Amino acid sequence: MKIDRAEVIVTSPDRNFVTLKLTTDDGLTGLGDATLNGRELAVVSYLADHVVPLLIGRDAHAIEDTWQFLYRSAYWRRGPVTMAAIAAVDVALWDIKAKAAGMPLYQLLGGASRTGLLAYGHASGKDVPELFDSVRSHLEQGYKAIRIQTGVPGLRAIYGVASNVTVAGNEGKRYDHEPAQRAPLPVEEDWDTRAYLTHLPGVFEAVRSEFGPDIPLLHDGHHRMTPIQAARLGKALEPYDLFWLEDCTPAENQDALRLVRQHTTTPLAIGEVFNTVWDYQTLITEQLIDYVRSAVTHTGGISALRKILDFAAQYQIKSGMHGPTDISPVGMAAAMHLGLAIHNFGIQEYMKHGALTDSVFQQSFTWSDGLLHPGDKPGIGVELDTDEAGKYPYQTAYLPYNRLADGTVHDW
Ligand code: GCO
Ligand code: MG
Repeated sequence: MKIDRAEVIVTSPDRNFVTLKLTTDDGLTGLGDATLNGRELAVVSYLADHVVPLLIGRDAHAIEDTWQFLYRSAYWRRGPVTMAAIAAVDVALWDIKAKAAGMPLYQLLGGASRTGLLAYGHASGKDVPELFDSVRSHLEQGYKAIRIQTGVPGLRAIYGVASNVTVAGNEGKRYDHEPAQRAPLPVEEDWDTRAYLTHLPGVFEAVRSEFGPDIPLLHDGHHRMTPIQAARLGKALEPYDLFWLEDCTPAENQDALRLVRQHTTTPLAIGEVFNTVWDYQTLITEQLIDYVRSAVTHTGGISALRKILDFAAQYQIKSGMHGPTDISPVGMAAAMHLGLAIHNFGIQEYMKHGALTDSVFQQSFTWSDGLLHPGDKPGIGVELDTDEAGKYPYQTAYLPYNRLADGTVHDW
């Protein structure tokens, strides 16, 4: 079975997505997600100009060999653009192999290790009453774990709070899809770490007293703290028993996590911006984190993320795969198959896609009683309607960034 065609499809129903579609000479098709939020067209070029010509005529079953060929023959290793492109090829080939076998992909990965995947949603509010409404709405939708993000007094707009649209024409509109906004330039937000550190423990105190001790609560620090600030926050949040504190520091400095770890027992999750196992080497071998946040889409696909998670398993570190709406339904499906199969599954992030996205991508996963399941169709269980996709051309969209009160650009 040879790869006969490879198409790179860009569509922007609720937001931009990049999808690789491979077709074999037997007529089987496979999809892979290559969406890199805010830098989508760089991956389109990497795939269309440099990878697609190498794929035609290759054995569609040779997944590991194709992965190693794309990774090693390029000479220029790692990086989000390269690894998203390789991920798309890898997932599309797994989709094809599972369709050829007549099985849902998780069966080829070893079979189900559980009945479904615990998933968390994003509750947010500019203040505590608005946050409570959002938590209630997530509980009504069946979520059994919830991420908590709030506005900070004195700051206009910050990461993770859904109601902060500032783009002309959409001001004040609730925007739940993810932080990238369609506009020719990035939105500027503001930031003050001291105000945030003072405010956040009180928010968790309020949430715990309103909703009780049982529900797993998560929080994303979005790379904004220094190690000592992160240590202080982790310690301050201990009474509220977090499931995890995410991206407490910009973790490309893995050593910094030693200091954080030494001071707090709040579990730590890191890795949504990482793209290979080397980004995790110290974090895993020294047990400096509890959850690996990588998405299949940004880490070289199922083949590579499985290896990272098997490595992490030896150190009692679990998965917490990235699942905002900038991971396409194809990337989400791949994550669900992997999460169902591995032993060290922890939790899956699950922000629902919008209705237009669901009209482009036909999906077969289920969501019931707070658990996701990828479904039992052969392959990954997602098909792309190319006519629908064609109705929504690419739109320029950027992630926001932030500045401190004196104008300094801060980590976003
Ligand atoms: C998360 C992430 C996202 C990212 C976004 C960037 O935890 O879901 O932090 O909200 O900001 O995916 O592309
Ligand atoms: Mg995050």
